[in-house]
Amino acid sequence: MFQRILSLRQCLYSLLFLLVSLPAAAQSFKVQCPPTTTLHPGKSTDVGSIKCQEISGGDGYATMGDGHQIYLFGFGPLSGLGAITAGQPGTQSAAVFNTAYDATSNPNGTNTDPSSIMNTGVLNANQPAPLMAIDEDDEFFLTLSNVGMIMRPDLFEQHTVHFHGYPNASSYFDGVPDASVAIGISGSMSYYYTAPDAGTYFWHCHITPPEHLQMGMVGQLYVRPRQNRVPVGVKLSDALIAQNKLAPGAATSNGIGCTDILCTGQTPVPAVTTTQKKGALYAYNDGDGSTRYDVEYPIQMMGFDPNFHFVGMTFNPERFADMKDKYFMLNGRSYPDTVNTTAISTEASDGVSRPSQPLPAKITIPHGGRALLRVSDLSVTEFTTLATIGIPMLVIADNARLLRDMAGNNLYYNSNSITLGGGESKDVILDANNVPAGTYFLYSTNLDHLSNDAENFGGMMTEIVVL
Ligand SMILES: [Cu+2]
Repeated sequence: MFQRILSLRQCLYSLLFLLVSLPAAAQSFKVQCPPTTTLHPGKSTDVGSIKCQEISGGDGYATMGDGHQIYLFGFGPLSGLGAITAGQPGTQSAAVFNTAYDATSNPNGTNTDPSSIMNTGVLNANQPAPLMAIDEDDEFFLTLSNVGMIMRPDLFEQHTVHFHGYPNASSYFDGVPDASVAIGISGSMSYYYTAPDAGTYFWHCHITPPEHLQMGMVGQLYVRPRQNRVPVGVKLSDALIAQNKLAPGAATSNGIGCTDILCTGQTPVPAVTTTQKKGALYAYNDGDGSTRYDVEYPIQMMGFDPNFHFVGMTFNPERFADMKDKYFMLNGRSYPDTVNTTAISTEASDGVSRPSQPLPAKITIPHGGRALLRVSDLSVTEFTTLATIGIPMLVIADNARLLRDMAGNNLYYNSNSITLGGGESKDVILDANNVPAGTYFLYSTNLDHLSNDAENFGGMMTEIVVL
């Protein structure tokens, strides 16, 4: 009996040794972005395309509305840096992604070798994390490289990417560490996603969520609908009928050439030219044009507790129950920084200043135009109400689902406020038709959220400018 216990213990020791030594030996940065795949063999008839992006997991600093610098665990861009710094999604086509990053001559290329990944990624955490945007029918290769947290060398933190609420995500790429894989320091992994359903999603690290989300590992993600590829003036259903060479009304159960009310899972028409697309962008495959917009703004609601970030930087124990946000932000900024239309940079502990909050939150709507707000909430502590006065909010979708009943009726509603908790998203259209030119406000009616820690005026507020 004793012998058996001993051998079992020896087995456990060997297993432990394997578990510790194998991942360490396997660590290395590897970036994956194939130019062609089985789904996209590179023919002119390909539907959708291959998109790629690379991000770092690490640490850094951000500047709050009162000038306070705050320590972050965060993600930063390792590809598409030019687009990210300009407040655009960092997602690139495979052709652009597979070129080497150069700060001046090729800012949207990619860092692939270990030295350039470390030189770019260390202390480069962004708040929000790099913005991602893909189109339905795309394949998306997203590489996460863990560059380590230079201010916390005592920690060996892994990171993951979790696409929150994303349909048909493979559990292998879901980022929940108990059921999936996590990426250790000096390692990379390429996550793979298809883009089955248009909508406003978001993403975050899933390691110790109260800590890593509060510390800043939260970002935005959206999928554009295949309806954007239908020529102006043609109904999506008609375009699908033409594509499928079906007589109108002759095809399927609902008589419009689609098997379901949103025409999902159908072969879309080939991409049209930029001229044709102009003025016809949609949030969803609505079939009736009701989600059309002229300008779009991703808006991330979020809060920071400066005490939590301070103890997180200074090797102190963090008590999750004590978390109390004192900074309330839209796209990582508090008012008045929300109306600053350029990237905010922060000097890190190495004396180098890097763009820390690249995404502006000021909303500008052309005369008579429609703005799509892709609102997501990644707060770990608070519910927050966002309100407008003078320009109504048309809520068209909750949690990446169009508000529509099974009979095809739109269930959109007008409101002057929306309330979200962490883990929720809403799509809102601000229609400036019949709205006088001027400056309006998008602001929290939780009045304690209109301050920047000890500074009494600021917080979760931004301007809506109608031209
Ligand atoms: Cu993490």
